[in-house]
Amino acid sequence: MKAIVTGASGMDGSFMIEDLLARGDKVWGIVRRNATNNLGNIQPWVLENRNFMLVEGDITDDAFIHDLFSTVNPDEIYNLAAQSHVGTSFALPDYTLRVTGLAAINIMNSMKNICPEAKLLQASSSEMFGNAKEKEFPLNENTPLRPISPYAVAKTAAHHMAGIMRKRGLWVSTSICFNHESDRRGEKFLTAKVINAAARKQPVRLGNLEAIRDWGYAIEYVEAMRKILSHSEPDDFVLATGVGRSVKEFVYYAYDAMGLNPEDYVEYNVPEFMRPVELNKLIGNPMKAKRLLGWETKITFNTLIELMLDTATLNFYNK
Ligand code: NDP
Ligand code: GDR
Repeated sequence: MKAIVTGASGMDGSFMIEDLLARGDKVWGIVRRNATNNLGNIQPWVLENRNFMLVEGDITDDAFIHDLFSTVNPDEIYNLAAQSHVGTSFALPDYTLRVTGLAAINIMNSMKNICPEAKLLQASSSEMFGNAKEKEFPLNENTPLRPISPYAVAKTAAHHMAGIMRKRGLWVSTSICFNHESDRRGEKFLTAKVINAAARKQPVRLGNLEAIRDWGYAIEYVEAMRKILSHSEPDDFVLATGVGRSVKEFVYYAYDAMGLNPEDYVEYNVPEFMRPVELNKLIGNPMKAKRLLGWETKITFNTLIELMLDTATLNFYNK
């Protein structure tokens, strides 16, 4: 099998490449050209693997995507690249719509024109649901989409286009992922920011502590994405734990686990980390993925925090 993974330097992309290589695939990993090193998540053994091709390119560049698809003629495409930070999307709406929305749509069109037999996984997001009504929880594949950030608008556009392409006979599936984390999480996201501070016994400045999210472990979500492309037909799948916890619970558990009193370390409602529009609660219903893919999460909220703390502490003291 020949697979293309966009977002290869990101959290999910780097895990995905490892899984596909372990399966015996030839893998083309797409990374943006960068003046400094942005390959930290790609392990040395991956870079040395003769079945791995590291390709510099930007998903907003149609000529690049056209050449890539023509040259590789992939069996599978995992579109994991995005401007993926919700807060940043309010400051960069045009850019976010181009990278996270329009580029994904153009990738689907290029697949239709160049490699229509390929299968494509589009990374959709629970952010698309916006502030759902109380009776709609836990959110599933049929819950209405009411995006409330530029990031969510972009993901919703790509998600709808995936459905349109499927109706036109293409094999396009989506993973509607709820938050998932790991030691490869970008440092601007809540979990990595809190874990890095707690592991160093340092204070942290945060925005809203009241929001509720459904947090899982990234490696399990990447496994589910592969299962989605191996399923008998293209479809949409919610990937979630089904358990919601508040930002405050995450932060307090992390500092408590380090033997620190969170009250002494956490400043909150800091204006620069507040969202212009806040998404209050996201809890997913993963039953369809369990029924059709045999997938469910095993890593709990507490274990996730402990795993992240262990690695962050090791990295800090080994420096
Ligand atoms: P990351 O932010 O870790 O990775 C995003 C990747 O996209 C990075 O490798 C980044 O490159 C790359 N990228 C950004 N812009 C471009 C561009 N113009 N051309 C090529 N590459 C680009 O995201 P995650 O791994 O966490 O998420 C993977 C996908 O899943 C994303 O689409 C995200 O929106 C979605 N998602 C993630 C969830 C989560 O909780 N993690 C939940 C729901 C959806 P660089 O390293 O150079 O910045
Ligand atoms: P999210 O993740 O917006 O859910 O998007 P993030 O970790 O950024 O925020 C989670 C929650 O924490 C609150 N928060 C803060 N967030 C950040 N980043 N920094 C802070 O200082 C802070 N203080 C409080 C946020 O308001 C929010 O409620 C992630 C991304 O991976 C998206 O790409 C993905 O689509 C969604 O998850 C599902």
